[in-house]
Amino acid sequence: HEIASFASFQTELTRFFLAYKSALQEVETKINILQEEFKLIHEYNPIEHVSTRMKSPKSILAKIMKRGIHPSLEAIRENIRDIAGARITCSFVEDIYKVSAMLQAQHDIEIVEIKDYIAKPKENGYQSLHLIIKVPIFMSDRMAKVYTEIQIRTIAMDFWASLEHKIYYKYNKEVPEHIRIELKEAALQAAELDRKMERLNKEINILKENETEPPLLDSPI
Ligand code: 0O2
Repeated sequence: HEIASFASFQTELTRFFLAYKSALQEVETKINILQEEFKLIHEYNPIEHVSTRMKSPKSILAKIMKRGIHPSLEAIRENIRDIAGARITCSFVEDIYKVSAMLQAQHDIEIVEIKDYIAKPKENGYQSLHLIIKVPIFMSDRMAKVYTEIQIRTIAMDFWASLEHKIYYKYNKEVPEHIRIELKEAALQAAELDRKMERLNKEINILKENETEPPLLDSPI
């Protein structure tokens, strides 16, 4: 009896993670299509890089325990919204909002929440646009809507966030005050760099638009 119930729990667990894996595949395909179509129409690619990850069972448990919630599959499904995560790195801040709008326009995606940490950065300086969405997944006998988190950021924001993440893990969350202050300064500098690159890009685009075609040389007789 115990073996049978263990086997059925294992099947349930496999199905649980399969749903998130499928949601990530759906989202990845959507982003790839947007990227290719945008390149074709606008001769420009707003997306630098796309990555996906599944949260490990260990971090899922840590997150739910930290919130003081009893860790059942049902509670995890409802409360942990970033088990499936996709990260899109864009060249410029305005591209972040373009990509976000294109995703929001897709009717099969349900937008649950938008966290704009660019308009309103976190206290530590963290910047990114988070879309918490629900993606429909069609299985053999039913359809499920699965939470997925899409983080959209610039290269500079991504550089800052990945280093800050590493520092926090290294110091076990006990980061000295002066490092916290310097990290925040670095986040402000990253934002400044983003503004500068966007301005330079706009200037170059204007120069390109005003560029006159060189006159055709008279062909020699
Ligand atoms: P990991 O290791 O990246 O998975 P919610 O998802 O809305 O129910 P949560 O998780 O508090 O609640 O939401 P939020 O603020 O959107 O954070 C989700 C994820 O964003 C985090 O997942 C990080 O990936 C990233 N993030 C948020 N704040 C920071 C920050 O200050 N620094 C860095 N480097 N990343 C951040 P996890 O589970 O924390 O981590």
